[in-house]
Order: sequence, then C-alpha cells, then structure tokens
Amino acid sequence: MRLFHSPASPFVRKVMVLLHEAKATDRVTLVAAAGNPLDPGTMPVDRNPLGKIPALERADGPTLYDSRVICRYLDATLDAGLYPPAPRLWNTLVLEATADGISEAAVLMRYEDHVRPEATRSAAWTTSQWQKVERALDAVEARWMSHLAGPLDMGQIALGAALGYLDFRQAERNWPASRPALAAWWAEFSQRPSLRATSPA
Ligand SMILES: N[C@@H](CCC(=O)N[C@@H](CS)C(=O)NCC(=O)O)C(=O)O
Repeated sequence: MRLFHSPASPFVRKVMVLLHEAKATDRVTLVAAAGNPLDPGTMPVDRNPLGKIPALERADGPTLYDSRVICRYLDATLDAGLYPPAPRLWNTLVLEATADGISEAAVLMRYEDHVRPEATRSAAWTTSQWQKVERALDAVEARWMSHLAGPLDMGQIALGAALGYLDFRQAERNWPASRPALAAWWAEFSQRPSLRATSPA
C-alpha cells in the first residue's frame, strides 16, 4: 500500500499512529505530498478528487481517502482493535469526529493566515474557527475524561493528533492553561512510542 503523506498533517498522523500501534508500518510506503486549496502542488488529485491527504492506494481496490475511512479500513485489515464493539463504539466515533473537527478548524486557521492572499484575510473568520476549537476542548475536559482513561481507541488517537497539531501551529494560544485534566492526559499520552515517532514537522 502507498500512503500519501505529510509530516505536518494531523489527519495523516492518525493513520501513522494506528500503523505504529498495530506494528504494521512496514505495510505502507510513504509518498510525500504537499499542497493547499489554492495550489494542489503534489497532492494526489488523480486519486482523491478533493486533493487532500491522507489517501491510501491499495493493490486490490480503489484508493481510500478521508482519514476516518482509512483508519476503519486499516483497523479491520490489521485486526488492530481500535474501534471497539457497540455501544462503546459510538463514543469512540463521536470523540474521533470531535477531534477531527478540532484539526479541521486549526488547519483552516493555518490556511487563512498563511495561504489566503493577505488583502482578503479575515481575523474574525480565524477567531470563529478558534472558538470551535475552544468549545470542543472544553467539552472534552468536561465530559470525556473517563473515556480517555479507558482502553486505547481511535478517538483517543485522533484527539492526540489534534492536540499535537495545536501545539505545533497554535502554541501561543496555550490551550492547556484552562484544561488541566486534558493537559495531564496529553502529557502522558504524547509519550507513547507511536506518538513520539509521529511528531509533526
Ligand atoms: N476530512 C479529511 C481532511 C483531510 C485534510 O484536510 N487534509 C489536509 C492536510 S492536513 C489537506 O489535504 N489539505 C489540502 C486542501 O485542503 O486542499 C480527512 O480526515 O482525511
């Protein structure tokens, strides 16, 4: 399998952490891809019409895209056990969606502040994306700590990818300051070998 990859992408990181946890990094070859909405660059637009990564090229079927689809596929193929049976599954999927929403908002902030032509940038729009991040982090702090204390799953991994991306791109906003429980969880979770091996760069 070939994985279209960038070391900065939180969505790619989800896939890489899964591969590390399943001890299956040797099952994929990484293909460097870079681009953005204004310039698709080397993004695999012929395989993913949305021009986004991650995208997973397979020998036995069409290319998969969207990190949630790829992670479900790899989890099933590698028997990784990162999506538990229902009813816990529904919590795992909602946490994964919440974490991906944080990553999406933070990536959009990055595009707004660094990709959109300067004259058309909107500080209000960037602020509104950050408000989504803040609401989601507050919800995790208030309601998800017991789930985070449970067995490893894709919700936790997606959250790790999102928090790592905030530390990478939005460190000055200091999300841990007002979320002590989540900050403590992240301090420990980020030390897993799978997380340490996939730090954004
Ligand atoms: N929902 C997608 C989001 C993927 C995504 O937005 N990836 C970014 C990189 S972090 C990208 O490819 N951006 C290029 C673009 O938006 O044109 C997923 O989970 O895979």
